[in-house]
Amino acid sequence: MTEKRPPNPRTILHVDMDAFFAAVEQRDRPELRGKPVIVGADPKGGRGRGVVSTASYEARRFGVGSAMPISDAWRRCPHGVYLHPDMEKYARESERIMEVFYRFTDLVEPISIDEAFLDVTGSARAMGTGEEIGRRLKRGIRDETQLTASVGVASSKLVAKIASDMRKPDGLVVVAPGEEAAFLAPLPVRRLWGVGPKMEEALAKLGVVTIGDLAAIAPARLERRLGTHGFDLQRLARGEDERDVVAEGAEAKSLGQEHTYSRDTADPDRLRATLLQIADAVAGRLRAHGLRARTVTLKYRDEDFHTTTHARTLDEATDSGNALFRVASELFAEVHRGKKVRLLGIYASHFGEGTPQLGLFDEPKAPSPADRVRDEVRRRFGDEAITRASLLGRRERRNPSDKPPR
Ligand code: TTP
Ligand code: MG
Repeated sequence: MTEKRPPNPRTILHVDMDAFFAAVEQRDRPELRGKPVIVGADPKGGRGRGVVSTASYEARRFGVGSAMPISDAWRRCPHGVYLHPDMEKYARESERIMEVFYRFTDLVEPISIDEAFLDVTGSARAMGTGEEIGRRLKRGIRDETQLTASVGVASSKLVAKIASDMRKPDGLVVVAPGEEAAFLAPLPVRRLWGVGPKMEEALAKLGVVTIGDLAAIAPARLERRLGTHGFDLQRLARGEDERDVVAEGAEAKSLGQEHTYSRDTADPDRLRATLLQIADAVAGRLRAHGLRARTVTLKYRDEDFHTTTHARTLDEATDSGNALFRVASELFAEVHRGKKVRLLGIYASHFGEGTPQLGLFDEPKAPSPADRVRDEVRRRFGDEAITRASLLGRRERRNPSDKPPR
């Protein structure tokens, strides 16, 4: 079976600053340049408790790295310069960097204080190839902040993210469309999202060590061992990751989840089960954030990669799984014309508005008892612990690419 490919490859950049906190300190204190600098020490002198936030590349040569107890770092690198983090300063720098990103596109998805995805597909005509944009972006950051960034350019988030990490510091790695699988092939499977130590072990039992092994293994063997999850992973191993860069505008706040089928499907029960499961997951996240949403958006992609988003705004904001499911099902009925479906997603937005004014004697609106029990069980036993009876036996495995990359 030949895989269908999206008709027009996207150009996605992943940008990640080099040794961010330490680099800012070295910039501001020239006497620290070229020296092992460890940020994260406690103010009393570095031997105290606490962990390393980050270390300059000079310090990394001594084996010091993020999340290591300061006492260990001290043992490995006693002559290092230990500094207390100045979060306000780093946040200011982060804003300056993000401003540079917006010169290239509005489609910027910040991932952490020093990292973002950019979709520059639409900027290509005016600004050049992905490689040229990557180079200009690095120059822009350097001019603006005197700091270096590493950039990965590829047709998907997954590949761009891995590429940006390949030649740190000050790297630029471009993976041309069609080269994704070859680029990923030699890397260990652990580099894929969704592969933790347990999955790594399970794959090793199948003789799968590299991403290339995973891309090449017979799907039936993978399925026997890992179920449909195996297909999702194999897709990633081939460099196929369809997640969009989701712009984070001040107003465009939304919360949602998507599912990509390992095989496109038109089975109504399966489609319904997916919608129900995603609706529950999104509602759970709304409740976890204390939010109610008024607008429900369905994202629908068919077997020909036609993507539709279709939204409805409710009179009253909601955080209920049933309500999200009901609206999403209506939207689905309006867009579904019987083709096989590749991807479904539900997004909730327009937070807080439309919540009915409470009268003086009204009880505040609480989640339904069923939603409350679901939240509590999930909180205590994890997301997989509970599912609706109607989902039993046909629960879609969670797609690793649903998760943010960190
Ligand atoms: P990273 O981008 O993970 O690391 P880095 O920028 O320091 O180094 P690299 O060149 O490998 O990208 O994280 C960005 C900043 O976030 C980092 O400078 C400090 C902070 N941070 C923590 O405080 N704790 C952590 O465990 C990690 C990983 C990062
Ligand atoms: Mg970084």
